[in-house]
Amino acid sequence: MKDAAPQTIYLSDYTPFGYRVEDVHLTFRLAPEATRVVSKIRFSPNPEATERRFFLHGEDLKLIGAKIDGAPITPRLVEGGLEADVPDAPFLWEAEVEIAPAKNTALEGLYMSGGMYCTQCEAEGFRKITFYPDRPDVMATFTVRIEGEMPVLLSNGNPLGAGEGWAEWHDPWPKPAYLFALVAGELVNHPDRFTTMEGRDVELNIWVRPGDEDKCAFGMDALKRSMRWDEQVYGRAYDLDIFNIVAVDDFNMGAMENKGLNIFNSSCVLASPETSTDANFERIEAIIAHEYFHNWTGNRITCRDWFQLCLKEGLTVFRDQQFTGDERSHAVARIDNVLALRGRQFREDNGPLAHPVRPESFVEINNFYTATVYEKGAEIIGMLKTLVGDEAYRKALDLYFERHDGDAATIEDWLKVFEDVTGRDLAQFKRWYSQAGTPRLKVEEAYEAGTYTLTFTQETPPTPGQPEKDARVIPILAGLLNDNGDEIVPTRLLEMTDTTQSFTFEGLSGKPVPSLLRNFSAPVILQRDSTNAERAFLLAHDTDPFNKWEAGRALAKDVLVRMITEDAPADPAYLDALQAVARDDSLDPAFRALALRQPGEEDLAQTLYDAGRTPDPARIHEAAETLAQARAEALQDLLPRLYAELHVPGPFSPDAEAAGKRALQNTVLGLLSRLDSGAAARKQYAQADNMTMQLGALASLLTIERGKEQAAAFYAQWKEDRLVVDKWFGLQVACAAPQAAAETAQSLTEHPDFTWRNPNRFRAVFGSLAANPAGFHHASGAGYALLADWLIRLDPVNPQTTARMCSAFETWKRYDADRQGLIETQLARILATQGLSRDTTEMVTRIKGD
Ligand code: B3K
Ligand code: ZN
Repeated sequence: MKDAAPQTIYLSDYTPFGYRVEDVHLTFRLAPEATRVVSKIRFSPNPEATERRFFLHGEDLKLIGAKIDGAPITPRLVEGGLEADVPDAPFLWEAEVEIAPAKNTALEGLYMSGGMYCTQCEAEGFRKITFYPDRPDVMATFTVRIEGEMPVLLSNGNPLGAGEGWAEWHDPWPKPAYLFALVAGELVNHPDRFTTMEGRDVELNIWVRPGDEDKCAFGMDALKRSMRWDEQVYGRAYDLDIFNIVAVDDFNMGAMENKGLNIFNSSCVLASPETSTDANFERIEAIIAHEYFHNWTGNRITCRDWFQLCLKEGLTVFRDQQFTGDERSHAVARIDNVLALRGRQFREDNGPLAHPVRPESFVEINNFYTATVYEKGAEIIGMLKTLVGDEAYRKALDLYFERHDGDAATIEDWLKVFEDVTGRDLAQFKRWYSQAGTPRLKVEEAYEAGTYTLTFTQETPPTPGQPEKDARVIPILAGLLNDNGDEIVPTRLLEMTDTTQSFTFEGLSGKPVPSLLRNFSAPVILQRDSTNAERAFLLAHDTDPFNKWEAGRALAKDVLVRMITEDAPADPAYLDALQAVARDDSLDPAFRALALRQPGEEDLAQTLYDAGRTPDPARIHEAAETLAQARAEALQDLLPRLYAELHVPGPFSPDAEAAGKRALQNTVLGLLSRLDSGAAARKQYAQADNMTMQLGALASLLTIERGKEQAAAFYAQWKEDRLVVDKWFGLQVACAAPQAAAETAQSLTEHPDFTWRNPNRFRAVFGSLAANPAGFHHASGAGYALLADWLIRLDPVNPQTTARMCSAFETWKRYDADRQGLIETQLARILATQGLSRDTTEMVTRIKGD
């Protein structure tokens, strides 16, 4: 059992474990209800430790027997593990435990999914496999013997040998227990090979259930491109003779970077043109790269403790974002990343769950695999790179790998390599790791006699536990344009360190138009009084693609905000600017698709709230619909031609160029559908030979409430393909009209295919409900009640996924008293549930606040 009274763990309490682990030998005798795990672990006293309590973590384990140096002992079973009296010298610990993978619905430790055995140990799942010091700073080499009926038996490292019903693996690289993995099943592989820059010939495999073999080629190609990229860009080569990836259907997150044996949610690795959208392909490529890149940033150098999680996650996200930019388009990748950052991280950072990138306390570490740790963590790396420059960044990384290979490191270690390489003092920069909240950056400008002055003021609102904030280092990339749209000052780095700081530009012939925070050079909210004329000007002329897009976005948001708050009509100047972008063939279609995408309703709610207003989701939805209709009408002459021109002929290819065209074509289709009652969408649906176009058509139809027939046909066509069926569940809820969203979700929960214990299926319905703001926040409160019902039901089965989904409620303080009351009732109901997990208790308590 987990602790009855959850305890808070503090960063400041860190002490090293009293013993070192020399090596680990594990034998698994697999059986669904009663797997035996025999461990032989050589311990020795840790000279760096001050305390010598021999405590091994263990949860849900039946202890069969234990020995020290061959002599049977009776350890003391205590809360969360066991204690024993051990020699003050090296000794051999042996234990045998029994576990029941078939009963493990939490999907943490060793569990079964679709008849196969698999594991998930990060963060603290290894303690559900055997008694062990389950903490990332205890690193050891592992040898694993698996005995079982299954034909494929996999673990970390290189194969030692195999025979009928057994296999042995040895991982020569010391690793923490969270990187341990085991898979056993009736699997088939998609094989390939890769020769590293060091000349190592590596066997590669993607292992899947029979029937999924034809969905592995793209993932394999992405893996090989990732391996090459890490060699070329970071000088990092793979270090084992084999690299295995396994797809499993029941998984709490996207994937896991276990050493040499990555385990993937099947939705994040299986791909085919017929069943996967372009967005799926791109995500799969990024996740394969991410997990592979962890081999150096996470595995070879790991974290000293879980407070340092961003050390591996922020850096690895940054690396996968660089990879996506290099493989596809830097501009489009940056815009996509910022959209995700604002949508998830800014939302978190400005609500009750706000926490520093390196938190200082937690109750359940699984609750801290957040957008803040991951995405803001990546932004911090990007800022560092901007501040020190590309060359120093590469030198610092080389030093990091050289100095810390084999270590369990800290943020201090990470910053020190930058200090040593550049001679900079990063003490102030470090505040990005310790202070929560999104800084607001106000800008004022003055122009006089050829001198232009920009004055910035930074302020970060209070966040839970942090009422006061200190000034941070903010890298502001800025350029200046003249009235003709020419760039008169190319991108320059303004390094802000004070609360208020001015920067001057001399020798100008007139007042310039500034382009600030180019490439979104810092994760802040820029507050500058601007006009829509100026925004339209930047949309037309800015040379920085991010800011060009940003100007269009700001324009659209301003128009929408005035429609919502003043009942203003859709601004014709905005519609003209949109027209110009849509027509501009010199722009990458993927960029145009992003520029034509209307700001989301969630984004508008946050914007209104930031401006001191109470957002009304119904009113926001209504204005968004009105604007969408106005956009369609304004572009009506252009749409059919544009749609036809964008057609990508020939066989499907998931490359960025073709995907960009399809993205723009689907955006255009969405607008066209508002004019032709869905005629073009019905045609596209009927003719589609790939999932991007099929799903794009279905989304357009469902949005205008006309897709019932196609939705039924879609299900009939794809009912055997679980990943496509997830899309079918999700889209119906995501596109439902506000008053129908909760009811749609509710009726889908009664569908025979609603296998709610499967996290993908649960998220398809409830993640989509939460992502439909007008539906979820419908004044009836039906969405809140339905989600709460299901969270209460899922919690005892799978606390991790339940806790994660609670964040649907994190924005509750933005809304009116009635909605707040409705949500509070649901939060209280969840908290009052008997036996509520530690995970969910922590999340709901934090969301509720004081
Ligand atoms: N490191 C894993 C996430 C583990 C989450 C544990 N609750 C995947 C990743 O970030 O690559
Ligand atoms: Zn990661």
